[in-house]
Amino acid sequence: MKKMLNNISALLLGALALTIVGCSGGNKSSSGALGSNVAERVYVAPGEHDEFYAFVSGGFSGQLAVYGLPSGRLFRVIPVFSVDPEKAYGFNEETKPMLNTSYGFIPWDDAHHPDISQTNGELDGRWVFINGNNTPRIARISLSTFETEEIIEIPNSAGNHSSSFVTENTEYVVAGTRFSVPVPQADISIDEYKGKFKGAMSFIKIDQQTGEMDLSFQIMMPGFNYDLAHPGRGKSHGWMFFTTYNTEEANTLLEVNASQNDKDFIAAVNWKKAEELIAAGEFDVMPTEYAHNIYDESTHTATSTMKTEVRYLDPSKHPGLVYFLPTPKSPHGCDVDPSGEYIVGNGKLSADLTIHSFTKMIDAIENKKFDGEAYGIPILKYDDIVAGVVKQAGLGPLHTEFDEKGNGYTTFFISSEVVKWKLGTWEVIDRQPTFYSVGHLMIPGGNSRKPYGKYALAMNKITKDRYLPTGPELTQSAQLYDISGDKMELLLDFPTIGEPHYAAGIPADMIKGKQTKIYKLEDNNHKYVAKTEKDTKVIRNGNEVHIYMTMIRSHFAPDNIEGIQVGDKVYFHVTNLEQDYDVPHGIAIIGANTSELLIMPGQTETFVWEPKKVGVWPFYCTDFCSALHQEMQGYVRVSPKGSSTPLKWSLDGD
Ligand code: RUQ
Ligand code: CUA
Repeated sequence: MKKMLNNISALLLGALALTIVGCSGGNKSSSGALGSNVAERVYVAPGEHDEFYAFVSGGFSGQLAVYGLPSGRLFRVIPVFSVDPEKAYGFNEETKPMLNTSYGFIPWDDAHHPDISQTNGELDGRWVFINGNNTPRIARISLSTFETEEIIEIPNSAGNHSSSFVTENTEYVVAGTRFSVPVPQADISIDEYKGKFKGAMSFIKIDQQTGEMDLSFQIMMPGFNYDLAHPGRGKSHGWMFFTTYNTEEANTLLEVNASQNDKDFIAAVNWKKAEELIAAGEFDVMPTEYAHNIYDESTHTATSTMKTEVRYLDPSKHPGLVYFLPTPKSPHGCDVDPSGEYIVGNGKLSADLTIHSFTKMIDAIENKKFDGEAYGIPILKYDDIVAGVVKQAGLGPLHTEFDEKGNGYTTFFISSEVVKWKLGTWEVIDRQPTFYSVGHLMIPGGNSRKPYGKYALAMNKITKDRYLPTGPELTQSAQLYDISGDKMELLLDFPTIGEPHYAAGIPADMIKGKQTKIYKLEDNNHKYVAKTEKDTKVIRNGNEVHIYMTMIRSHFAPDNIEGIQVGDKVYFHVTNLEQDYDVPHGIAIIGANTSELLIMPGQTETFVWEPKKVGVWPFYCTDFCSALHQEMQGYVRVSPKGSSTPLKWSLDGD
């Protein structure tokens, strides 16, 4: 085992050397690549719009960033799994329930793989889904409000990494566990891992009208690690493919002990069959606990419901539900080409790419070309399912995307490059360095039947000398390549938020025309809305005080409040009365233990203030909204606890 450890260390050290060589040579080759007209090709003139939206995951920031391509300009950071003081997400009373889980309020997660909804295998621009790894969750974000509308927790899962991927008509969003764990959780010895731990694959049904998510069923897989997934499409529609590693079922020193098997598997799951089994009642039910959180656009308020059971299928009991496709060397990415015929497994410790054929897979299943089984799941014969191998393509392949011309583009982490190769002939056509250590790659629509293969976006883990240094922590980065010709051309570097993992891109025309501009006041059903200044008031209920407040250019109503006492819990329910596009107002008060509120036209939001000191305390608008923005302010008088100062409120004496 020592020896094995040494070998692996040698491989990784070699890889490091390669990366560093890449660094020193990098600047030269990149400036060489940047010909005279490159700047023009990413230049979007002032006032002009970009051609694509790119939704780039924030990784350990827990957020989703929205960029324009080709400019690389950052438009918005959508808070998803992490609190965001800029937008009060997770701070105001309305959105706190979004971050509720069976473990209580969780203010952070690790967001990896956005995927845009599809119809007939093509991007449709309704929603984007993204996974939270750490406390397993899936979120749905509206592409007309750019707000997180829903988060569902995934029970029995741990390290929710082979997620969140949509099927061809967004029938399901699929979430696979990374870690296997005892299911249901139990106090058992970690040494009992092998055979006892399970990996849950979750199929979340999507309501086609509302987008609402419902955890339909889980498939309880053997105790491997499940890394990534992609849906079948076209001929392979109805199947979902997951990479596995650690088929050794090691529970310690995985870098060695999970690198023993020459091949791990891609698990091919026939979800249409699973649907039939569920419809026929052939499932078991397990008690569990998970939160389902929905933001309601009419009340501007989220609610959290705790669910208590889940249906599941045991694949060993249902022949035909799952097959294993042997795939070399701890595969990471699992990608399906636009035709649905080819399933690419990227073995992290391999120099080759293995591509399976869906047609051959079906033939092997029908003719029982099996090579044994694992936990009752048939293993297909490797030689009978392989379509081809891209030989010696690079070192450390991670992810593959596709264009519409029959090419695959694979990232190589160790050799820091993107390699373009041809589907069917498996020949390498081009390779371009990345700076440095690329993880994912994104081509708009590159995970669909209809890619828009004009640009590819590489997302890098390491930037070293590429930007101005900023202390020990450097920015991570994306790089834009023009892939419209035979050779890829590097056009642009731009910094990203957090650690970019996957991204999803879409032509801007598909969503920019359907943006919500304001929330209509008449449709505002918030429990504490004040639709006019006449409706504003202050109500005391024991030590709870509710302020129904409004804001409009350039004042609050009321703006003078007296009769608040130390020890009160003061709820500011604030409605923005504006009905014009792009006129938010903010509000903040000294000593509040929350963030500001930033309230869109027609919306109501609430923060809680627990005054601790006697005095007269100002509040103000935090968003520069008009020439008289600095006049948009007010005072709250706080008296000692038990004082007889009467409760009163006013605007200009009324
Ligand atoms: S994983 S590289 Cu979630 Cu590949 Cu990021
Ligand atoms: Cu309202 Cu500044």
